[in-house]
Amino acid sequence: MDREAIRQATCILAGWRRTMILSHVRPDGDALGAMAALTRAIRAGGREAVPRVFDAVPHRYRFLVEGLGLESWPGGQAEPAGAFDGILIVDTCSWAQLEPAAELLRSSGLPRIVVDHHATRDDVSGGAPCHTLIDPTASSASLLVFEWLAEGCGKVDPATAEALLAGMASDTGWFRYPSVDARTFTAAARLLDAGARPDVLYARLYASFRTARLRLAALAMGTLELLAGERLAVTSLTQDMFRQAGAEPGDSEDLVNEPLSAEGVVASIMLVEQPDGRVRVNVRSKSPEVAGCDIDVSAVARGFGGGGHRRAAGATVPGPLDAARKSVVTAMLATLPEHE
Ligand SMILES: [Mn+2]
Repeated sequence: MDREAIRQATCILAGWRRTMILSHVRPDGDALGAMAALTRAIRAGGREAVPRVFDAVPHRYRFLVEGLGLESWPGGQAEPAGAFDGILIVDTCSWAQLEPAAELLRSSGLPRIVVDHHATRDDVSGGAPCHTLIDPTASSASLLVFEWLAEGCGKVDPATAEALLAGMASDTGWFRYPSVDARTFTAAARLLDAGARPDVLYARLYASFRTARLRLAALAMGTLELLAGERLAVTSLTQDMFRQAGAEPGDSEDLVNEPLSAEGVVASIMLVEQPDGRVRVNVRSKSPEVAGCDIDVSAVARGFGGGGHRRAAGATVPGPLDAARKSVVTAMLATLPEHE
């Protein structure tokens, strides 16, 4: 990453006595890992950090933010003047992903620093000074935070190293997505040197699901449809299934990848009914080398007002679920090349 941009970010952050740390709605491992690392780094420097999330933290990521006093914040309301000196935004630069904080970001005038790796790049300055550390070639925001901390502050303690490695691992599907490069492994190696333990982390991330998630997965797979010559998998979850399984919103994360474990399946769609009746759409596709075709799922997601990456994208669409399922499947089928 650009050293001058990093130097400036360090300089700006050092001037903030009390920093609010925000990330996107439905926080994932990368968002929480990056938030946890920045919270620790700021506090280690003797200043205040207030990390806030808009939605529940998925069970498997709770260890990342344990003891950090993460605030559950619905957003919306104004802050008393002088409560914060600046806002750190990580893992997003998109109004859609920051919706609950939109009013604060638009009207507070607080300076902000954005650390992100997504292609979607809105002007989230709200007219205030806004410094960006944005690099869409980075495999995770946690990687960017690591590069910032390593460059700017030098030492990374074991808990911070673990949070960052968790963030990097969760955004890369344990280092197996096409976004993974030598830079990712270089950073991972340095995090191991700093005390992160991949065996412990793997068990925490991937072998610590609640049984409710198993029940939810079973219900999701019960809705499995294989279309276009069994190349496209479609699954969905209703709010009722969450209740039936005793599951939480975060429990559906990554379930969209399950059908891709079948050789012939090249793309997967999962639709998740939200409490407000809208439908969260997650789309995934396999690398062209194994799929035999290049399916850009971010283009499909953009067609529904969402976005993301070529192999992993999402959107939130109006309900009801059945109608959403139909229209997303139609759009997806149109992008699938003809089957011989
Ligand atoms: Mn990310």
